[in-house]
Amino acid sequence: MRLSRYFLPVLKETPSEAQIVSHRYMLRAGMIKQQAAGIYSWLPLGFRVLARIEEIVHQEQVRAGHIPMLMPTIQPADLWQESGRYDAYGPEMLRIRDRHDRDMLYGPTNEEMITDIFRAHVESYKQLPMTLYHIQWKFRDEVRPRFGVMRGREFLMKDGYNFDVDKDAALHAYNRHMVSYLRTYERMGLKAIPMRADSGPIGGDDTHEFLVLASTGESEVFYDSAVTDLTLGNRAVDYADRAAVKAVCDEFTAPYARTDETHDEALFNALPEARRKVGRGIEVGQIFYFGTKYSEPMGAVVVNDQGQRVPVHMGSHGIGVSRLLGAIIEASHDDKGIIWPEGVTPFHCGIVNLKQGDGAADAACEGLYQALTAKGLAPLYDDRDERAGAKFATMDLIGLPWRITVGPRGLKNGVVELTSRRTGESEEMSPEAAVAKVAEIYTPHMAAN
Ligand code: 5CA
Repeated sequence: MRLSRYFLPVLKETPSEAQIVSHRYMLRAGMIKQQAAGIYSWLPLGFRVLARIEEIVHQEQVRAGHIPMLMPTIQPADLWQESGRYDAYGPEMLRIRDRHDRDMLYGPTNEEMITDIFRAHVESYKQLPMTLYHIQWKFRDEVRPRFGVMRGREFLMKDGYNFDVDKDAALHAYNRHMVSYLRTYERMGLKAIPMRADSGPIGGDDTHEFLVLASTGESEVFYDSAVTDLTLGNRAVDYADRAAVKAVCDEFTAPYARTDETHDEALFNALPEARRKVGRGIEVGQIFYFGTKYSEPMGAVVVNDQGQRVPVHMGSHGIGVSRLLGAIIEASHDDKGIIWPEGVTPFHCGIVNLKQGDGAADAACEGLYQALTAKGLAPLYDDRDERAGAKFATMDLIGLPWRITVGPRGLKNGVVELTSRRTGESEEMSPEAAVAKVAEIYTPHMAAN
């Protein structure tokens, strides 16, 4: 992409309505525009990051054996009357009436609809296990939408639903989700800690939230510092192997880690004092096992291997896709702007031309642009007729992890400069070497697909 032809409406002023850094930077970097309280347009730069996050979520769900689909945003109220949640959900649900006076709603979640789909088409335990998921917009009429995409009213969620013949199989689905979520967040450069939580309106007793530690987080969290040392890394986990999947979950849930809803003072105080940590966290996902809460009232039954008709055991599993942008920025920024982790960056590399219109500089930038693109990378070339300082400030604000700076002076010696946004360190090298190095940096991220 050439910046002169892109739509990147960066703001010079810090918007006064934004209280936390991620919200400020998303507005300043021209990623989002508020259209109403808690409702945003995704401008091109924000949309690119959102798409990258969605892609990682899809890849890790499919890897775990889960099946993508798409349900509508608008749902009929009668499904919710069947489950008994239509009244229970309260004012957070946006209720709509159509021209035929039918009660509709903008879905805050999809347990009822997916159960309806399942009961219409699945009859035998032989079709199980089955996990269906989608990435779709949700609406929750939050009392206090705030912090930009962090607590929106309209927000993008990945929600998945498992259907299993018994509790053991459903708990395996729960564990599979936990492992797939750990992988998902790590690929986004995040450390998200599974914490025992409260199930709220979704229901059930088994539930974990995934929290990214951040001082601006909305949840108070209590944890053993040992949990922050755990990483999944590149280990291969066979999702069909119940014991192997459970072993990973046991490892990650062994250290004490709870939100204030389930915090247990006595257990916490039993930890050595130096390991007791109290902090704040951003909830980027939650998984639930709720057994037959929806399948029983809604008649989602299968015939089991004994020939008996039994309600299926279910769970639901959510990732806050749009909230993740805010969480990633909270976890990765400095006073100049965002620092995108390589896994989610909107463009892989910036190209800054220090002297637009200089024949040699223009040609070198074009060459870099073509070579990076040929490697499957997406460069953002700042080809505007602007001062160098302004170009650097824009690149720092939008947070591309790598920048190649090209100027007539360096080119006389055959070199350009490759700079890391994270460390600020620069290295001079030939344009070919810079392309090779950037391509090498992204190899593991491309291979993770
Ligand atoms: N049906 C279940 C699982 S699919 C469910 O709705 N779970 S949830 O309520 O925990 O939401 C899943 C994730 O969506 C949360 O962990 C959070 O990351 C995100 N989320 C929830 N509410 C909002 C909101 N108002 N704005 C942005 N993200 C949100």
